[in-house]
Amino acid sequence: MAERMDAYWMPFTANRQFKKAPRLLARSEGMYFYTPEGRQILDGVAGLWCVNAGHAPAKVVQAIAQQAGELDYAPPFQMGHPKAFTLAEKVAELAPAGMSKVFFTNSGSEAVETALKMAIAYHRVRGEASRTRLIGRERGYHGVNFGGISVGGMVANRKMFGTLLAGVDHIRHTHDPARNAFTVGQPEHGAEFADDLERLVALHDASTIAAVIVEPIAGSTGVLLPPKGYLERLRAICDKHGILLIFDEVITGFGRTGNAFAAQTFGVTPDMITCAKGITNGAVPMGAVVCRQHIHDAFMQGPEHLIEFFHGYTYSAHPLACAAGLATLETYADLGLLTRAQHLSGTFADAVHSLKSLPNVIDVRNFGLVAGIELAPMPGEPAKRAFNIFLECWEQGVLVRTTGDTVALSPPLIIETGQIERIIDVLGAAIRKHA
Ligand code: PXG
Repeated sequence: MAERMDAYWMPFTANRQFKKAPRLLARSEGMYFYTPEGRQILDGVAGLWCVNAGHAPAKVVQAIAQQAGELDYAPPFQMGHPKAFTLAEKVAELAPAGMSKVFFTNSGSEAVETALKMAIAYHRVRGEASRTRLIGRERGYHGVNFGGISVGGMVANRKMFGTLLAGVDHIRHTHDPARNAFTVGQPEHGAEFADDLERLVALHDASTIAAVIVEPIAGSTGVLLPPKGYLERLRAICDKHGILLIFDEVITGFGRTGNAFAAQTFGVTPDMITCAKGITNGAVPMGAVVCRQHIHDAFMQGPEHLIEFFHGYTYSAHPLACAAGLATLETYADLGLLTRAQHLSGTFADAVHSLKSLPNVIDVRNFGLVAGIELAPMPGEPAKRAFNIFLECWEQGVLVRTTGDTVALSPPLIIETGQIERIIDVLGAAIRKHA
């Protein structure tokens, strides 16, 4: 196999290590992947936080197949196809009230770039062209393009790539294990971390700041939760200073927290939501920016025959993605998946917190159907303990995800109690084995 693997330069992968001992997936169905040898792997992470309805739901499979034969591609500029409009309407219906306009992209990274450009351009078309500064947050993840890594706060994703976008600053992260370790659900302490935005306003002046972007729950960085009152306070400070608030819901969107969007779960409405992944159940690449009506309307001022927003992608609102998206949203509705995490979160919380007393477990964090189990790093070898545990789980037929020394769980929302137990049994044994 080794030589045939040569050409593919794999993303976010230790290529040389992987190719010496490959982990291949050949088939998927429901809660499971299958390897080429037919070994069954219980999916504890919804692929990569995206397969919220489980793998290959019938409606989605059929919709993609049918669409491919009916309309394979339609140019998205100055043209349209019916499913693009329908899907936009359905996504807007799921979004918080007033968030009524949907701009399609092909990934979460592109949704982030789109939202950042939209924010800067929005202020400009309103006559506040000095608002160009973008504020992110330490430990944030907003994809891998230049805007996203600039507002992002994961050092490994930034340090190799030069000076990044100018005019970006960061508020501090919300992780505070000294006060919040082993909290079940939202942490009690840390609403005041939002006040860090006031510090940046004092430094740069509000008149230079276009937008703040945060993940309501930070996923890739190890499942960091918003302390109680934090998002509310961030919203209030943005309002006070005329700064747009962007929620990056690429992970939290489409049911992960027990509602369509985390904005609804936490009762805080941003000005824009970026989403991807679960919008098509991961089956066809797609992302979107959902924004408030007035942001869109601010662009609709010039002569009607002129393009209002010089932005878009060849594959924006791709027919296959739109077909998959519509079938996905139907599947979520059929199975009640967008709120299922509310019912399962207690069971899931009990299960993940049962790992608390195992060796090297220094924190357990959870909300809805997402959890992070943080381990003490091996001396001098950060991330190795978690990776060993990941490999052990893989050997035992369970897929988990690691970032640094945190093991992340984000199973498909169709998961049953017995499958939660199996994930926890296998993960617990792996943690013990690598103590
Ligand atoms: N924003 C957030 C909050 C994300 O989680 C992106 C943007 C980028 O989406 P695309 O579709 O461009 O990948 C993401 C992606 C992990 C992991 O290990 C998570 C993501 C990507 C890769 C790895 O948790 N999320």
